[in-house]
Amino acid sequence: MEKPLLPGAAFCMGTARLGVTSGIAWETAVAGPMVALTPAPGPILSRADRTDWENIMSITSAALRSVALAAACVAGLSAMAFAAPLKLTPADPQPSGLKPGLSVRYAYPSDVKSLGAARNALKYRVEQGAPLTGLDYRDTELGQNVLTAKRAERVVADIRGYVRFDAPGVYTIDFLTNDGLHAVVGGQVVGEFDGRQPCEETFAVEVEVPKAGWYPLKALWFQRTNTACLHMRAGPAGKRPKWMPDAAFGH
Ligand SMILES: [Ca+2]
Repeated sequence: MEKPLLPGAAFCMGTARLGVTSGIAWETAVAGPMVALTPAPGPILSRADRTDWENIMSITSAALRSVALAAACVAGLSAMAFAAPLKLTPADPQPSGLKPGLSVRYAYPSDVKSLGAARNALKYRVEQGAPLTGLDYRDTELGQNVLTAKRAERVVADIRGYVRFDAPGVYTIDFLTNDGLHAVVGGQVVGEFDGRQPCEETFAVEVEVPKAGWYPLKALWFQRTNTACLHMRAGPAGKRPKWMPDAAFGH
């Protein structure tokens, strides 16, 4: 069993890495594990380098092996992208008279390298900032202030408000973030990266939107040094997520 699993594991790891580092390959990251989860001989079994022993395996054994492979994939990677859609809880009651954009409070610590440090910074001196227009802040130039903050580096943002989905259904959500992010929509974590990185994607998450309307949004974000960005994307499951328009946010 061990040897045939190895190419599969490599396959899984390859697709995961593509998903993280390349926006173009995003669909590959989602499609790959779905193939592996199908309980039938998958693409791994049809590889030219399979052994004689594999060739005489029954369909049942092959199916079992696919399940084992799927388990290995899920165990070795972020399970978020492959699990059943996370069900979002709409705001109840639905807010009315919202102002455009999102509210934000900033902390300006002497250093911030992780979400834990960012959370901690918010316990001390915090300043209300001008509202964000949405979640579509492209990578800054060096030295340019980030979001609506008064500084370019070592900034923590506590972002609050609502995001609107115009139709029920299953959506895929991801973010591009530089640096760290912990984003919660409708009570579910829909984007997380705990560390520093250039402007890159979070693992995509599938969510179930039970009805059209406003969903509470809460995001902890931080920027340590150099450039910074923050974008949210969403789209119907199976399609490439699109930039979330500013009009989808309120506070
Ligand atoms: Ca940065």
